[in-house]
Amino acid sequence: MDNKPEYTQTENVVEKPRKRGCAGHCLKFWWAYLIALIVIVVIVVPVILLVAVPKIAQDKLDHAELILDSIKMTNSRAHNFTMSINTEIKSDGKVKARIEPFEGVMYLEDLPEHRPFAKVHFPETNSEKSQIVNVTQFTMIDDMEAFTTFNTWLLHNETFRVTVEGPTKVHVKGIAKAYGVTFKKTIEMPGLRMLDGTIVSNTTVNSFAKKGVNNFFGTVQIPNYSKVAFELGNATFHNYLLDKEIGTVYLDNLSLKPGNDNVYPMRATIDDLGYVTGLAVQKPYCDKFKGVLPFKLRGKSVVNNGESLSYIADALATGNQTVQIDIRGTVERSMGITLGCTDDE
Ligand SMILES: *[C@@H]1O[C@H](CO)[C@@H](O)[C@H](O)[C@H]1NC(C)=O
Ligand SMILES: *[C@@H]1O[C@H](CO)[C@@H](O)[C@H](O)[C@H]1NC(C)=O
Ligand SMILES: *[C@@H]1O[C@H](CO)[C@@H](O)[C@H](O)[C@H]1NC(C)=O
Ligand SMILES: *[C@@H]1O[C@H](CO)[C@@H](O)[C@H](O)[C@H]1NC(C)=O
Ligand SMILES: *[C@@H]1O[C@H](CO)[C@@H](O)[C@H](O)[C@H]1NC(C)=O
Ligand SMILES: *[C@@H]1O[C@H](CO)[C@@H](O)[C@H](O)[C@H]1NC(C)=O
Ligand SMILES: *[C@@H]1O[C@H](CO)[C@@H](O)[C@H](O)[C@H]1NC(C)=O
Ligand SMILES: CC(=O)N[C@H]1CO[C@H](CO)[C@@H](O)[C@@H]1O
Repeated sequence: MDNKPEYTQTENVVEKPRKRGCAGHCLKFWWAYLIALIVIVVIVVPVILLVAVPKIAQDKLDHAELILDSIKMTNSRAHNFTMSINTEIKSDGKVKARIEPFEGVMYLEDLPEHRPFAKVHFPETNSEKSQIVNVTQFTMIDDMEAFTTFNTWLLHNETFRVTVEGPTKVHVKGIAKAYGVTFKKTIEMPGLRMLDGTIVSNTTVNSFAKKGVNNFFGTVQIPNYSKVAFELGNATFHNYLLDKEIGTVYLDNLSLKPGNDNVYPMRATIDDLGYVTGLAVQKPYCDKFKGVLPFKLRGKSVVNNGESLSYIADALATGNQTVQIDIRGTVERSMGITLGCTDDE
């Protein structure tokens, strides 16, 4: 079966000289043509089929481009989630071929270990110039440490590189044999930049709340510079003012999507409101900064439907995000008191 296409090619070669009307010459040197034919069949054709075609197939695949449109992580559980990954594969479309479905691993290109953090099941594709490949799959977290590292890079970096790699087979049109090739693409992904630009507004304070009860409220807007959307669930954050931990911030039912449309109600329990207002009336905060204080947030826990998502919580715990909060405005709105500057140092 494998030999069939080889015949089609060799017949063309023999027919050409006959057309030129070389009757005598051809008859006399029939043996030379026979040798040439045998050489072609025995050496040239296999070389083309076994060496040249697979090389071309791999080369075409290497030159194709994988473009990441979006990644969506839903149904986040402690050890698994649903991943939707929307991509486009672009190639020159010159060789007609079909690429078998395959399983590719994903890893951080710039970490030498290249430890896979997820597997993607690519469907069958072809060599069209442009092809949309959208995959939605159940994903098991096989390597928690590698996946947490991926989330940490996603959170911290402005951009970072991810490689998708897997073995597959190419079927070139007209050739029965399937060729083993490697699909390997590195994409540059935008990261979340440590959620830089997070804004807390519309803040109110309840100075009469009992100890341990939420006493600070507001609206938080979290920018997402990346192409990754994720379902986090209930997230809590350590809250610092200067270097002192002052309480916990709660964001419920959090789900971050790319863009600016991530607006959530925020609630917090601040253990020592006196320290906060005390700082707001001191220089330079009372004069230069008009009562606006630099708070810091660092991930504490992420719980979705009762399951702890350590791979997100641990990533969020690796860095602080500074948010400026207008404490003078907060106190004015909530209590009708205007905080000024205390005279004593
Ligand atoms: C995915 O995680 C959930 C919750 O932890 C669990 O109940 C379920 O069995 C997991 N699915 C698989 C296929 O492991
Ligand atoms: C693939 O996802 C893109 C969004 O990234 C969407 O516009 C497109 O309609 C989807 N195509 C298919 C075939 O699902
Ligand atoms: C991405 O962020 C991590 C964690 O902060 C850092 O170690 C790594 O060097 C960064 N990588 C790139 C490519 O910026
Ligand atoms: C301001 O906060 C209150 C509750 O504290 C909330 O009801 C209201 O929707 C918020 N407004 C905006 C614009 O976020
Ligand atoms: C976050 O800020 C707090 C308070 O300044 C500090 O103690 C802590 O080391 C910081 N953590 C990280 C990961 O930067
Ligand atoms: C969070 O989602 C749950 C279930 O969807 C809902 O019952 C709850 O009211 C939501 N809480 C907030 C604060 O949105
Ligand atoms: C978040 O916590 C609230 C209150 O404890 C709960 O009703 C809700 O279901 C939780 N949401 C998720 C997504 O786990
Ligand atoms: C894809 C997308 O919408 N990205 C946005 C993420 O958030 C930043 C800042 O909010 C925007 O500038 C990006 O356009």
